[in-house]
Amino acid sequence: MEKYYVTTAIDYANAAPHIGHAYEKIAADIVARYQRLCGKKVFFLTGTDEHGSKVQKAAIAAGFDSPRAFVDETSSKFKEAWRRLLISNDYFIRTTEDRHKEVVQEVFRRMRQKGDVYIGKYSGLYCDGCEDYLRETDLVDGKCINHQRPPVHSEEENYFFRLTKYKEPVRQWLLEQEAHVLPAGRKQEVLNQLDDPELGDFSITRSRRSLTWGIPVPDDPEHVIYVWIDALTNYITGAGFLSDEEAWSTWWPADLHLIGKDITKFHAIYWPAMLLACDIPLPRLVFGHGFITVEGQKMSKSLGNVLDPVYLTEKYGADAIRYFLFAANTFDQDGDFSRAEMIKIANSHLANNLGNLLNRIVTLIGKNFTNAVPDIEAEQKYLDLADAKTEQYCQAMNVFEFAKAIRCVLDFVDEGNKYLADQKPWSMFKEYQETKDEAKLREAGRVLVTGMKLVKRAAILLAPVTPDLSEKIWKSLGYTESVHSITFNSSQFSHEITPGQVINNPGPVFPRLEEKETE
Ligand code: ME8
Repeated sequence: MEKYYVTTAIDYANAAPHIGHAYEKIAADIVARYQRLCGKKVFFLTGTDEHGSKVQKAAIAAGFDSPRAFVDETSSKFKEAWRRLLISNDYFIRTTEDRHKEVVQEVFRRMRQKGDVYIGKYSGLYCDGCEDYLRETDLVDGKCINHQRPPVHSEEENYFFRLTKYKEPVRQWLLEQEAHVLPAGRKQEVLNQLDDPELGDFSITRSRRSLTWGIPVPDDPEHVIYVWIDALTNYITGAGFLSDEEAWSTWWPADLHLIGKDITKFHAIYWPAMLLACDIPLPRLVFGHGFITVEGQKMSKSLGNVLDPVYLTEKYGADAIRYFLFAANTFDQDGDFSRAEMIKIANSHLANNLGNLLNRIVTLIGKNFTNAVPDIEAEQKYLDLADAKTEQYCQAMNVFEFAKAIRCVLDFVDEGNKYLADQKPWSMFKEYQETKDEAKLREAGRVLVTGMKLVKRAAILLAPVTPDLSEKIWKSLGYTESVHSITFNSSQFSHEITPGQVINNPGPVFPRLEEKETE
């Protein structure tokens, strides 16, 4: 069985999750569920990044005695948010886990043994939002462009990693025929960064005087390992490096590191260089997605528009949020979350198009065939259309073009709705009742069986995006096992339906969303 290992960035445990964090985790979940549908054995890792000065300061500001108690609380908020958003991660890693500390220290040791670590003086401008030193040329009006505040001058003795030794091998990896960084524009940015002579060796520790909340350097506890080295290493800890030989040999190298565009440099330059120094194979692909704004504006505490995904799931349910984010945005570009748009799109696509098609079919089969699917051939051209669209769906999913993939499903659902509207099976049933002409009954049955097969295929293909809705549709079509156990190779994937299969009518599977006037 082919394997697929997908990871997300691990979120800073300095505050509760927001919709941007959710966007990435849902994307990774869509990938994981789609790869399971392809029949692969999947390991899906997400988690929280819990060390560093940013988290330490947030703990103090929140009035906690110890950062540990603070990160216990914040990481559980992330776990809860992902549970509500139906994220199917196989493991949730926390960088404060003991086995992770051992892995980080081992990575440090290996780099040092290779002669790739040396001690030196560092003097520079540090932005604790980025947890990174910045150059004058990175600043706009003296401020960090990502965090809109000036970095602080910092001078201390640090350990350095000889990145310069690995710039050329990393460039070679980036230039290999098989793309290792996507989208292509982001790969070009990384290649440009590698060309910059100012990108040199970088500091990989902080002195204990400036940072206590982190993993100590082995044999030199006066120094604490830089939070990015600690964070990136989560991907190998999660795969069982040093702790689980069998898991490690199964899962590594990662097939996909899904991350935001702002942290591409760390994943496409620092991380491969670190792995090369440790003689660990490089990941297959790093994908840097776009950023989500809220109602057209960048999220910020000062604007008070930081959107809480838990609140959204309580109000609208996970399916609507998941569907809207990926049907309405292009994954490799920046996108937006707007409530009014979400309500409009979810109602139109899920309640009207898909929900209505299902509802008409189960109601008419219920009434006219006493809930049992009649033994009648479907109209082949619609099944051929669904197959062709399934192929296009897979092509789009394979390159993370989620909106395009979703559109393929809607295309054949739309055709199904048109087909029903043209054929009017309800009139055929009426005619049958009046004339008792069996041919009319069969004609109507044919329309319904065709429609049912389209809905069946739609439920399977949308399951990675709308897991709950797909399951409801699937169950209403009379299946007992879960839609999430279906793979492209399983018999249930084909257009075959057992005649006599008993459908049931659960009422609207996607109740229309309403915006309450008071909110
Ligand atoms: O960067 N839209 O953590 P983080 C889309 N701990 N994605 C967004 C976003 C938005 N508005 N805001 C943030 C870190 N993200 C590190 C990662 S990985 C070894 C360590 C994405 O909490 C961001 O790009 O700041 C990143 O991929 C993830 O959320 C976590 O961001």
